[in-house]
Amino acid sequence: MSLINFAAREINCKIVYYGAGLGGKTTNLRWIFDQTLGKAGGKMISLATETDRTLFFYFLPLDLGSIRGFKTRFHLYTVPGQIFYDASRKLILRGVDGVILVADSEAERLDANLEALENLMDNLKEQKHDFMKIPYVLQLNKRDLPNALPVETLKKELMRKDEPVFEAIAYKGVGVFETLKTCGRMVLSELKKG
Ligand SMILES: Nc1nc2c(ncn2[C@@H]2O[C@H](COP(=O)(O)OP(=O)(O)OP(=O)(O)O)[C@@H](O)[C@H]2O)c(=O)[nH]1
Ligand SMILES: [Mg+2]
Repeated sequence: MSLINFAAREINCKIVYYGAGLGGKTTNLRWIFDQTLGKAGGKMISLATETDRTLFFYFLPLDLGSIRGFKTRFHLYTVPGQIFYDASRKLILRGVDGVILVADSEAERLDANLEALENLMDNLKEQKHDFMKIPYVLQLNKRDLPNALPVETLKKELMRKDEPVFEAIAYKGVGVFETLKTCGRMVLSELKKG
């Protein structure tokens, strides 16, 4: 549901980072921000608790090239992963164009990842989005940890369609831009179809 601003020749798309609490969603966004707008003195809009858990969302407009003379601007959001913030998650999913699921590779977080994925599918359906059709990328984060499950195990548990999968170490920036760019490209190719 991208918004086209003809006067400004601009297409605005919305990508949402979804996933269980403490999986690394905000860390992804912070890395992207630091490498881009942060350098230009930009501000990241956020609402967090004093422990830095996401309370509402982060918002980050990012220019990623143009199509047919229109600048494309991606607005990046993250949801609060903690279970009891479901109302916020639903709100943030409104008008979403692409979703990145940030999975925590740690063995003890597998159930939480599965729960987040189920929650995403439920909430998308409620917003009349088709999970099978929406641009979607799976990120396997925290690959640096000793208790990380093998990639093949995580793929078997968490893949739901032919989604691209990226390994990441978000706090070092590993896999962060690859994940975003792939999702961005998928959103643009949907736009070109429409
Ligand atoms: N070892 C390791 N730690 C990471 C990695 N990515 C993020 N973290 C750490 O994991 C913790 C949680 O990261 P956040 O980005 O705040 O997680 P979140 O998904 O935004 O969590 P909520 O906002 O509560 O939903 C932080 O202490 C991060 O530094 C990673 O790749 N490896
Ligand atoms: Mg967060």
